[in-house]
Amino acid sequence: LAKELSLCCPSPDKEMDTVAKYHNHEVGPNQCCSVVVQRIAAPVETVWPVVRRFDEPQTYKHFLRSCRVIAGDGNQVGCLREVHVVSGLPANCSTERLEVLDEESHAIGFRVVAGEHRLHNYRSITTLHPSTYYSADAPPPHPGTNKGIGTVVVESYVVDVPPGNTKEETCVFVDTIVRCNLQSLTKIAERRAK
Ligand code: A9S
Repeated sequence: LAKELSLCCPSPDKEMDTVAKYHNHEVGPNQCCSVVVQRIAAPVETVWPVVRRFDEPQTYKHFLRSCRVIAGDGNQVGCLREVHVVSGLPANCSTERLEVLDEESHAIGFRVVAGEHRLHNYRSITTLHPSTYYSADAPPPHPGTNKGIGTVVVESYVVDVPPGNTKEETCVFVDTIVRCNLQSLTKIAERRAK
């Protein structure tokens, strides 16, 4: 990640500061943590308006059927949302608190405070980093135009390991969900950037 950010970002030191600030989690003995990185061929200005909407996560999180803000105005730290989950998952609903919304560094984080599911104390942080190349080893998708400016998304999380599961199983399950979310975010943002 450090190598990618230093190769691709116009101001790598600033981006590394953001990563250090937001992605250094305290992890308890019965918890696991992981990080997923996704490259998007769309500028941060296109990706951030989708990601920052704490009140509308279902725009790109397709495991969520609906979302209702139950306390606060929807996009201020401390507000709560209640999300309902599509059928087929070992979950029904989740109550989540907005913990971080940093419009300057493009960071958003939330924490699960209640719900009917197995991911107790789940918390995650997503940060967006501008990138001149949308992948470390590929040229810009549209050389010579600012459409070649892309985004590196970093999403990390910590969660309690559910009874009966291992850390590895928990990370495989959650990584899969996070990767799906970031892939649909990629589709949406790249469509909007065209
Ligand atoms: O919403 C996210 O950003 C990330 C995750 C991992 C969400 C997980 C989830 O909402 C389900 C998709 C319903 C899966 C919760 C809180 C519990 C699950 O079991």
